[in-house]
Amino acid sequence: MRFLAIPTAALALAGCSSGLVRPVHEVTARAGADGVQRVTLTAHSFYFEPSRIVVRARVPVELAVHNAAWLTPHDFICDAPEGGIRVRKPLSWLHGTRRVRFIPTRPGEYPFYCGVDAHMRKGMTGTIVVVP
Ligand SMILES: [Cu+2]
Repeated sequence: MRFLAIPTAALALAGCSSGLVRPVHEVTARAGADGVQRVTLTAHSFYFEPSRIVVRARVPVELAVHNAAWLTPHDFICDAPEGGIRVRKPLSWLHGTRRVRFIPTRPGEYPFYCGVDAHMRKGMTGTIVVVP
C-alpha cells in the first residue's frame, strides 16, 4: 500500500496551492435591508473562494474581497462592460479586505480573475453569474 501514499500526498499538496483541481463553490447573493447585494470572498494562493457568485441584474453589488495570503499580492479583475461590470482592484498584501462595487446591467456569465503574474493560469479565476 505504500506506493499509493505518495501520489495521494502529491495530490493533496497540489490542492493546497492550485485552484485548478478545486470544485466550483457557488454562492447566491441576497440583498440586505439597504437593497445592496453583498458577498464576501477570499483570495487564496491560488484560488478564489467562492468561485461562482450569483447576483441579480440592476441591483447594486458589493463584494468584500479578503486576501488570505500573507505578502502575496493578488487583485480582483472583472472586465465585462457588456454586463455593466468593470472592476480592477488590487488587494491588500496584509490580510486586508477591499470592497468592490458595481451594478450589473445584463444577465450573463462574466469571468473574474487575479491578474498578478501567472495566478490566473494557476486557477485564480471565477464567474459572476448575473440573473434577471
Ligand atoms: Cu493572485
